[in-house]
Amino acid sequence: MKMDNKGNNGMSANNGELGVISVIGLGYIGLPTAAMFASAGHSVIGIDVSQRAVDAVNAGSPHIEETGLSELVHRCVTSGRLRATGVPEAADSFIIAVPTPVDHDSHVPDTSYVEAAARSIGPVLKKGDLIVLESTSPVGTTRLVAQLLAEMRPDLSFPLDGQASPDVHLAYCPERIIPGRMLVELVENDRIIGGMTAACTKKATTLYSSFVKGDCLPSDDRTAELCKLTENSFRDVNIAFANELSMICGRLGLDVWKVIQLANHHPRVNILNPGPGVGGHCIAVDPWFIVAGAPEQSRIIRTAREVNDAKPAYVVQQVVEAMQDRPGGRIVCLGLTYKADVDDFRESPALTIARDLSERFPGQVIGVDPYIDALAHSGEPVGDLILGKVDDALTGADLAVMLVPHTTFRGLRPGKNAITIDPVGFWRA
Ligand code: SAJ
Repeated sequence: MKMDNKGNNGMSANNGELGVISVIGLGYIGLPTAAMFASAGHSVIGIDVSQRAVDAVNAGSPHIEETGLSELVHRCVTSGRLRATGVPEAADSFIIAVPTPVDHDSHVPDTSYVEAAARSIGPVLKKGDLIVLESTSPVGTTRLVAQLLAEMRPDLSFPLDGQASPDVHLAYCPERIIPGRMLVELVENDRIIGGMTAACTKKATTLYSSFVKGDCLPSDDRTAELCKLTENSFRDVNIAFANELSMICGRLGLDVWKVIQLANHHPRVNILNPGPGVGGHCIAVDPWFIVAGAPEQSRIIRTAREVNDAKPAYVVQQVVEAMQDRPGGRIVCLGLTYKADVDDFRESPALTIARDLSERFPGQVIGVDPYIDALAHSGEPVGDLILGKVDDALTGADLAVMLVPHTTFRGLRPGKNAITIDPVGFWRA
């Protein structure tokens, strides 16, 4: 997308009538969204509890890596359309984009950040405001926000009992953007607009149509909440199918990539790629929100999660068995991020595998990734892993395991005597 030197994308000449937009949470979703609204001509205030995030945005150099984001934020801040602060201020629209984690063991979703964000804007709300929840959330969370605010602000009406024209409007509008293409997909993807009433949907549609070129699809809050979870669960189930197939092929001594390639010639079959497991903060997490809401009905979704979560241990076992022939040998793990060509280590199966191996083979395991610098800032533990450089990664390797097919790995080939383990099919003929 082309921008002019004021940070405008040329899609909306005058958005003054929409007033000030406040985006709560300047993370992977909130910051690109805030910048996109600012570039469409809105006046945007970004709110974050992290002073580091606030300072980085105000300095025009964002704390997260995403193609084109740095330039866009810099232009928006310089033009005066975007600024960040730690404390919510009055605005006309509020977009909540804070994390909704799940408990690691119980898999119960934690909506406390959404609730805290809602409470933080309670005091500055006024008649006519719109609140949009973007965080991936269990079904019913938008309503929960409305209830919580209705208790805080009895002087204002909320769309809880189907009231046609409440003082404050609420909608659930999930994003569907993929890291690496966020700025393009924010504009081009279709978007579900789930208002708590028809008037809420209309108001939120007006807001998003100021920069979204895709269709704004009207819906209601609960349907929209489940749609977001459904999309990521669909992908998780399909990746689980590919991962299960790879383990079946391992057992039967067949090449999974050949099986998939041939099966995909069927006009109605499209098997995804097996890998070391499923990572990231979305696909590996969101299906649990459905399971928590309807446990007895979510048998496939739960099993798919379990299949994908079991894949890293399968890869570790492959390495352990292969290393029986090379006691004391050097193991090189190629790629540590959650997927190729992103600097994100959240829920990374590659990092789990490398760390697990480093504990089983202390002093023998080298982890290599083009985004290794970001690993230090990520706060993810690395165990006994020795971090190495991409250039000389494979020198002296007894075993190389390709975990993430980063573009920069193209051309890397282990020596003739090295054992290769390749769950992503990088070195397949
Ligand atoms: N993966 C495989 N095999 C595949 C495809 C992916 O093993 O064939 C793995 C990846 O390596 C990674 C994980 O799955 O570990 C997830 O990667 P992804 O590219 O499928 O998805 P995310 O988590 O980066 O982004 C997803 C997207 N959702 C869908 O594709 C349905 C994105 O559109 C959402 O906006 C995002 O989740 C989100 O924020 O929810």
